[in-house]
Amino acid sequence: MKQIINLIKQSKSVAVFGHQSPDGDCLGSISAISFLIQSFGINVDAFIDDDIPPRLTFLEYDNVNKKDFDLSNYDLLITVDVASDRLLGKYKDIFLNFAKTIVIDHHKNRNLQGTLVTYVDNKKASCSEIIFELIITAKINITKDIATKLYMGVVDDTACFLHDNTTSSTHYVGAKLLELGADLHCINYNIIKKIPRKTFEIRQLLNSQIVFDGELTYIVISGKFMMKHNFTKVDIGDYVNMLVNLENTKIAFTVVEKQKNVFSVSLRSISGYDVSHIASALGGGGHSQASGLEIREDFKDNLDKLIKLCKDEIEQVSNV
Ligand SMILES: [Mn+2]
Repeated sequence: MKQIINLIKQSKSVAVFGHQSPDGDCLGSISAISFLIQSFGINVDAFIDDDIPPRLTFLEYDNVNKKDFDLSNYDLLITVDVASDRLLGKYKDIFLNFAKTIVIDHHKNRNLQGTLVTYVDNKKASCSEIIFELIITAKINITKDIATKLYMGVVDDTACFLHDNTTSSTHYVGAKLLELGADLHCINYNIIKKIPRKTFEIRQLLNSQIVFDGELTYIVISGKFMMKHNFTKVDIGDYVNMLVNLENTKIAFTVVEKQKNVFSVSLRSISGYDVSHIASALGGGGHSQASGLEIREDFKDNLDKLIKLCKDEIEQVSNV
């Protein structure tokens, strides 16, 4: 941590990067580390090669943009919450070829390395917890705004302290952030409780398409179906989290055709069942209870493989 702080202090201008499909943890981590860098009087810009999803726009993220990157403006690049170089999108090659880079993350299955420091703590439920520690180590006072954004990171990555990745450290950081004035109501309402009307209507449509295959529950949503009912991948939101909580389900996934013949898969499992290696086996990644992957070719074969891997995992764990 001290090494990271020193490297930041020695730099003149820093670029911070988050992952595509940014979540609360990504945006919380970016906002907080940007605040830390700024508090040293150092220029900082943040880049994500994607739009900020509507569900997270209840807060503002001033320095986050998706402009083309001008290398000459920066002497240090940092990623937060990015497990895979692929998730840097158009910034991937720039980052991989830059001389001075730092990687800060909490994912288990990952491939991205920094040239100066790779700080990975996969016992942390969120990257926001790591950035919290970093700011405390630097002895900088956290503002209410930053406390709220870090709290969002913790809440989004743990489903409000519900997932098995939650530890005493997660609660400790949550408690400290509340002491610092984090807006609990705002975060819990916007991240956890609120159901957009459209999401609710789409759930009603999707419920009749669910496949119950023993203790595996899944749904395949075609681009055609989405077009017909006028919704996109974003509107489906956390449908997969509802599927995995259906009684007798051990593993659940959603397959969504996000472009023609490009399918995005979200995997979830209940405690004791690990889906991260299933995602890895098919070119994706993530956490043991929440992972994702993409299918770009041989859809039928890959879907069959996915179903088989899920069933194997269920059988293996059940037999122990
Ligand atoms: Mn995260």
